[in-house]
Amino acid sequence: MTKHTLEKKVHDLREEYNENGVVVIKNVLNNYWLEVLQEAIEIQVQEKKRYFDNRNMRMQSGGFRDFCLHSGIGKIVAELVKSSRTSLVFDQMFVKEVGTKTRTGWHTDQPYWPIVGPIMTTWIALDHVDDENGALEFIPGSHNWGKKYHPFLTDQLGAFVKYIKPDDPQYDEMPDFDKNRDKYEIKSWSLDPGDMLAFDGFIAHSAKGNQTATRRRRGYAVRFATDGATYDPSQGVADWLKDDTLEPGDPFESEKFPLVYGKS
Ligand SMILES: O=C(O)CCC(=O)C(=O)O
Repeated sequence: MTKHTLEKKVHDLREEYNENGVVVIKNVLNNYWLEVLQEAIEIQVQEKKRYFDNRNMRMQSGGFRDFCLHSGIGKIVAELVKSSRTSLVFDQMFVKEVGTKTRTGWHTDQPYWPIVGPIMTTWIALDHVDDENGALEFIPGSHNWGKKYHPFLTDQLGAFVKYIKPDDPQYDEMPDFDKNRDKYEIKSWSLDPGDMLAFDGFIAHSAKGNQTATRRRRGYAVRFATDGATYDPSQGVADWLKDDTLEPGDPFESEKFPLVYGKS
């Protein structure tokens, strides 16, 4: 896909992103970047790291860092929400190997993070992904419900273990989407390698287990802050995202969270 075609496609998805909080952009990565990420993931997998607690790989030099800084992904993110700039929050890998039947629990991301304002995750498929091997599922529009759902601890594969701060009244209880699948619109997509989901930090989502005997499901997620996102250490439970160089209310951008598109 040419740069121009991609920009037009992203621009055309803006309204859908605002309304639903999630869009799929087909064929975003060219073969070069796809191979860079696939190779970078394999290095981690060989070290027995594969799911969500493996994050911030971009802080080391190598494929993940090159992708975050030089692939043009920051511009795509900015274009989707009409932002003048994009900064990098963190990256994370999600590999569901063959037979990893664990379902990733329904959650929203932003209650974990010390950030107020718009955050977007780009989730890139590095294999073919469908219902059988671990498609992500979303509740379209739930990013606009104004809810802050309980953050929770999970096991190493993303299954619910227990709430963090269970008695904190600021948190809402997540509806049981699985038990009431007929009552909610639940959306998911089949993806090919190089396709990308873009979703809002407050959208409710989960991921199926990998039921297949032959097909891996490797995903690479990068979280970005755009215009209006500010640092707020009173929010969030992820202490590893705190940054002493930032004051509450500062734009979410620093040495730790570098600008990848636009000007400060
Ligand atoms: O890929 C997965 O299994 C889960 C991804 C996810 O929940 C996220 O990126 O926030």
